[in-house]
Amino acid sequence: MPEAAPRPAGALRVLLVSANRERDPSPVFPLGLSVLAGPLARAGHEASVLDLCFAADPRAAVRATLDERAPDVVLVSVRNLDNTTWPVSRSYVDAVREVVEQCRGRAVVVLGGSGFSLEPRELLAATGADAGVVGEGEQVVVPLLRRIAAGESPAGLPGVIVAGDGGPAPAALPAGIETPDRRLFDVGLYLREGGAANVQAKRGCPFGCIYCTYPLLEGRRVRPRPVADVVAELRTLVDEHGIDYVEFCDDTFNHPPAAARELCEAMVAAGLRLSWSAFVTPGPLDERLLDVMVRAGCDAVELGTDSGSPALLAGLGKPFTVEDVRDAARLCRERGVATAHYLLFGGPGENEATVAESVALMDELAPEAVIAMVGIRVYPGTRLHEVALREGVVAPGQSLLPPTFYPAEAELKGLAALVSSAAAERPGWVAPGLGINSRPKVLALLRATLPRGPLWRCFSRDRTGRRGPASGRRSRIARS
Ligand code: B12
Ligand code: SF4
Repeated sequence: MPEAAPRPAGALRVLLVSANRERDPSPVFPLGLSVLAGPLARAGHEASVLDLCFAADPRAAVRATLDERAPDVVLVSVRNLDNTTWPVSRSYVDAVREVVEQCRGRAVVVLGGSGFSLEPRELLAATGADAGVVGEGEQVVVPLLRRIAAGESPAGLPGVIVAGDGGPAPAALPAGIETPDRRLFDVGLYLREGGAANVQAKRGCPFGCIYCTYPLLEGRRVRPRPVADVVAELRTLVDEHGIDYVEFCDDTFNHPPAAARELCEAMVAAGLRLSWSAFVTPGPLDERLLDVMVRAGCDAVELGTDSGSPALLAGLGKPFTVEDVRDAARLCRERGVATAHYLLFGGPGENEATVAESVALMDELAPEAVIAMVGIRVYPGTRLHEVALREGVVAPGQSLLPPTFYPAEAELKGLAALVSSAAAERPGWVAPGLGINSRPKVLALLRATLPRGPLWRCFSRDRTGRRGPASGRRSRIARS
């Protein structure tokens, strides 16, 4: 084997491990690690990547990589804790523990990622890693490695938690957001298997939905990236990686509308040959913004509708009304933008009548897809956790690392029966927990039918109510 080039003093051999092996609803490119790659390269560290998503034998892959690369530090990204899907929960904690166990004693092991950040203390204890970073990683990763290279503890750095220590140091929200550096990663593989590349144009959500972790992970202040950076990243994806479809992974792409409009206008001006989808909040969806989104290549949006019941929406703390949902659906339909509504059954006060209200709203709007989840995953730091404690659904001191849902099991079963019968007889409904239109074989077939973009577009029906694959693949290309 050729000798490695000499490294500058303090530079380390760093292995970036993406522990995520989930491929449902589709494999997701490890964006978080790619964001760390730039700062590591600039600091002179020798970074390499082990992505376990497609590894046939993850243990063998970790062993071989450790032997070959002999890293000083292993940075393990824990994107997901579990699949958040009642009643078919899958926890990924054991898989992370196995990776850490293999690396321990051979390198310093540091965890990070959204999954880690939600339950850092528990995950550090459960896996035996040396340290972890809560929250965003780009600002802290280089100082962290500097400490490790100097043989010092990283304790006290923003967001850092060290094994055996108390809690994590308070995380600092960085002023800037780093552009992903995807050169060490197999972008094409995710395009082929997942149908899209992922891009984040901003971080933060100012809203306060009672169950949601996004403001905890990204902060409540919206921090858009400079438009020029995002457009340059899109151009690199198109020109260097052959990407023709992007999923924006901003919490709410359309808020604030002015920032989203500025980005879309820049995309139109850049003449990117690209189609894309995004998460959108219905409340309210700005008509002028939607127009420029379409001109910039948007052909599908996912609406976090949650419920068709005004009482449920209010109880969940949603920042919009049922009327806003109707307006958003109409605006999208008029422009030929495919829509999927995410429904969450089981919020405080959910009953047969409120379930019926949601079903009736979807019947009225007839979107391409409805993605129905029964039961809401409870996370620490959310208002739903307080409700669950108050109602005895969760006991004081109970760990939330094992998948934990609201409401109580008996109520969940009742709701599941109602939602199953509604979903089973309606084209376009997907209920992952209830096995409706969500089996892996079905998803694989759909991916073959629709090589790009969100799979749910395959469930679309034409306006006569018939069901069939979405027409006009990659129908909308940004004009140059
Ligand atoms: C977009 C998104 C999706 C999209 C992805 C589309 C796409 N093509 O990428 C879709 C809808 C498909 C999706 C699906 C799922 N998702 Co999702 N998703 C998100 C979302 C909104 C953004 C993720 C993202 O890309 N962020 C941008 C990157 C840059 O940030 P990052 O990965 O967090 O990385 C930063 C830090 O975490 C840190 N970092 C990351 N790794 C490391 C490692 C080290 C060592 C260090 C130091 C730092 C570090 O530094 C990075 C830069 O600051 C998050 C919520 C959120 N706001 O974070 C949920 C989230 C990640 N998803 C979640 C889940 C559960 C899922 C699903 C399992 C749900 C399901 N059953 O379908 C699937 C799994 C899909 C898969 N194959 O893995 C959970 C994960 C936590 C948990 N509860 O287990 C989250 C946090 C939402 C939640 N419920 O709380 N998701
Ligand atoms: S559900 Fe959506 S709008 Fe509500 S807090 Fe979460 S990201 Fe924001």
